[in-house]
Amino acid sequence: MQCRSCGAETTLVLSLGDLPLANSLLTSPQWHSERYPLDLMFCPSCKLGQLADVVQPVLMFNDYPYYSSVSGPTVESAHRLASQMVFNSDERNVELAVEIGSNDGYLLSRYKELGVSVLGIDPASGPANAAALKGIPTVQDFFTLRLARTLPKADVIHAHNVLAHVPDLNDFVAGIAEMLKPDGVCVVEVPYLGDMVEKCLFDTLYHEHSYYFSIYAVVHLFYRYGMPLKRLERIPAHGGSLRLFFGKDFIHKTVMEVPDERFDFSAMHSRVKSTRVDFQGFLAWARHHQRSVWGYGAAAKATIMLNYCGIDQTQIAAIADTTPAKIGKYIPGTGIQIQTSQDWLDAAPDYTCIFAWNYEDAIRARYPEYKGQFFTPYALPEIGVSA
Ligand code: JHZ
Repeated sequence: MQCRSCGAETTLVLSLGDLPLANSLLTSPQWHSERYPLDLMFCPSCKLGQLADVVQPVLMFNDYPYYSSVSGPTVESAHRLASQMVFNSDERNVELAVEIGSNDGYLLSRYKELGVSVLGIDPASGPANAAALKGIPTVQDFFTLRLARTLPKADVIHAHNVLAHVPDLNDFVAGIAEMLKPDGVCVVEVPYLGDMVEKCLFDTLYHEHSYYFSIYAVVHLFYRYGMPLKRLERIPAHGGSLRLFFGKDFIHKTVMEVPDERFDFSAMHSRVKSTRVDFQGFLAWARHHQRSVWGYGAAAKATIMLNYCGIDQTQIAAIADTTPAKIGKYIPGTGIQIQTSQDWLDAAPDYTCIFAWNYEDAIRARYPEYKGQFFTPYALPEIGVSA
């Protein structure tokens, strides 16, 4: 297939088979869920990772159970960034801050506290309504060039963890160029392809994420629409992300030198397979020794990890989560129910797998009263002879 960003021919680098939509949680423990192929392609020309098949966004985002405000570290990082954008003397006076994919207003609420006018854009009704209740005006729609033409010009535009979700990247970035004031700044955050491949974070591959960005891919995409890179940061979010600042100012900056990036997909492929074997092996051991196992964090990643590894409710009793909209629902393809953190503490399982491994430290610190053993799918417990 041809690259959806630059049009060059792509190659298949990893296939996880047919898997359910990660956030399409079920209301009953039925087994049947619609499955779609998860085949990762790579464009050698613009170095963009992308899924071969794109699922229609309306199937994934209109009824969306993900609320950013639930995860404390994400809110803290967003609030720090908003304060920097307002107070940093390098940046212009911020009159209007816009976030595309504004979810429940976790970021814009900080700008609002600082007296800046805000506007959110998000198609997901639950999170968009939650933002409106916080006084964050939110356009409940998908962001496109056509929509951008109807909206006011912004000093700062944030696009955090949204670029990967957009089937038509060129239209989306053209929309940002349309809305950004000539001296405005666009802040983009994307999980980094380099970290995904090097650390084998294959559960971050899901249908919502049509794209997997190298530095080269994202920098050249924005450059194409007249927005050169001003600054690049590597941040720890989601196992390793890029935070990129783009502007329209060509006087001082041209397209920045991008480091030489290489991705060893075949090493990743081997580790994907061994992760499945090891995880299955640990759960078989736990069952044999009558050790109880729960999960914590009904992240989208949990659906992919469980389904790829073929794990169901006979191996993992339930998954705890603090998102009210997820409680009582079931992870597709597994029969595993999502329950409250109190249910989990009451059950006091011997082992708890943190599927939201990107928040491992915060989750461990949050529950000092839990006496069982935490682990992640990428760092399984030791099971020695004495265990
Ligand atoms: P989390 C998210 O994916 C969302 P997910 C999105 N799809 C995206 O693009 C990627 O990130 C990059 C819960 N939790 O953020 C909340 C607790 O219950 O890792 C969530 O259900 N208690 C837009 O879904 C889940 O864990 C806690 O203390 O893979 C975290 O989901 C904390 C910290 C979290 O990502």
